[in-house]
Amino acid sequence: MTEPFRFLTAGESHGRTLGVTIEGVPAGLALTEADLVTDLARRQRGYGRGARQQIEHDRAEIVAGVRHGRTLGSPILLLVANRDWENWTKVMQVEPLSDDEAAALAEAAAGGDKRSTPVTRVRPGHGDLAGALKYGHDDVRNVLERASARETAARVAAGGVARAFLRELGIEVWSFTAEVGGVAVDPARASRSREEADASPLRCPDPEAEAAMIARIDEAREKGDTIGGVFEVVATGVPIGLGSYVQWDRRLDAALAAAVMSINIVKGVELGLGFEQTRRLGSQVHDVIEGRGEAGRWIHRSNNAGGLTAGVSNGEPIVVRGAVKPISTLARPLPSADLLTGEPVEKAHYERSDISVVPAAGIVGEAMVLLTLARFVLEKTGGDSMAEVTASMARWRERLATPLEPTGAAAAAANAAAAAKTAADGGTPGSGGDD
Ligand code: EPS
Repeated sequence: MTEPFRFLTAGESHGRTLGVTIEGVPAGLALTEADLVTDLARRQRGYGRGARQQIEHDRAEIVAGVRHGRTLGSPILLLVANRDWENWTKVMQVEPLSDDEAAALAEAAAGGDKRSTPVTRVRPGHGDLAGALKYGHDDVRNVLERASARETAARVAAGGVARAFLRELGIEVWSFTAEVGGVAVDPARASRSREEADASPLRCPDPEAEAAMIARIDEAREKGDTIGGVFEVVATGVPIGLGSYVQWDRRLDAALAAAVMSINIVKGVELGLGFEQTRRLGSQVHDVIEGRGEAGRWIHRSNNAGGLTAGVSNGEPIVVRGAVKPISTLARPLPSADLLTGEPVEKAHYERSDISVVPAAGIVGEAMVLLTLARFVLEKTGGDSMAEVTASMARWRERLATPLEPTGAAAAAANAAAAAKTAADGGTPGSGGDD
């Protein structure tokens, strides 16, 4: 059995195009290219981005799987063109180089053209060294073109499809910048609405913290350095019961952690309170269950578990935080070594890059959470068409809102308890005991 929902990306950073195939989207979902525009644009923004984003205007073209604005149930293929490709056609050419073309490239390299020069001074923190040795490349360009976070544009395009799907089922996913360079959002000062935060330079709900974060990014830029941070993704409307505790690879918490950890620049993932739980007593951590509230909904007094207990969604918002390392390409490079000679070099390779990408990483985090939730929803509901999926989800939500009818031993125990209470009250069953 294959996964009910899966996706695979392709494409190099300066190649012709990125692509992503998404399989398992039920038939009948309304989907147009306009649905994918907003998230792609959100991913391109953010204070601290480099010059590349002035070149790109990411748009996803839907080239398969949709007809007359509705998904067919067949694989969906999206293409996100790299506008920068035009500046790299010879360096990134798919066809073999003719002798003349090879000579022209070598001449350009000898003349000091950086793009045409094979990269051998491996960058600390990047996949350059391990990637080149693993695949047997003598030019690190063959590694960095695919290891580049440019690939995340394809993930965000796919995430847009997952968002359209989940929105039909009442599930929404949002993110914000929680920390940059050690400056953290103070929830008490987080005065901005989601829309306001989204429009702010760092996608941050706390204006005061944001100003300090911007100062940290400016300091890093001045020093030729880079700086990391933390993003937080929140999913609302997720019903109780996605994922399972019965087997390790069916846990939703594990799948979300893996999905967010897979983002190029992420080095740590927290769910809910995360590592902070280790510094508190159990009584200060575990979310008191208050019982059923409005419309039969189960209420927790807090959400330190981040909406996930025993690998199963518990009805509270799902909260996932990603730790973003400082970008490994430094304008003032660290010392390193040469891939071919193995000798130390004073400076690693430098290639135009960003200073900080925490707000953009948050959008990629949203995409990975959306794509993971879509898989777990489909695992729960089944269904090949949107009509089947929405009916199944509606049935599930209704079941959750309805008090359980005890059966078997639980029913016997409940009856015995009722009988004992009646006897203690001195009345007959159903008399209310006070007559
Ligand atoms: C990246 C380096 C930069 C980033 C790129 C990721 O690209 P370039 O080398 O072309 O300036 O801007 O990210 C994107 C292009 C993007 O769209 O996110 C890297 O080395 O990972």
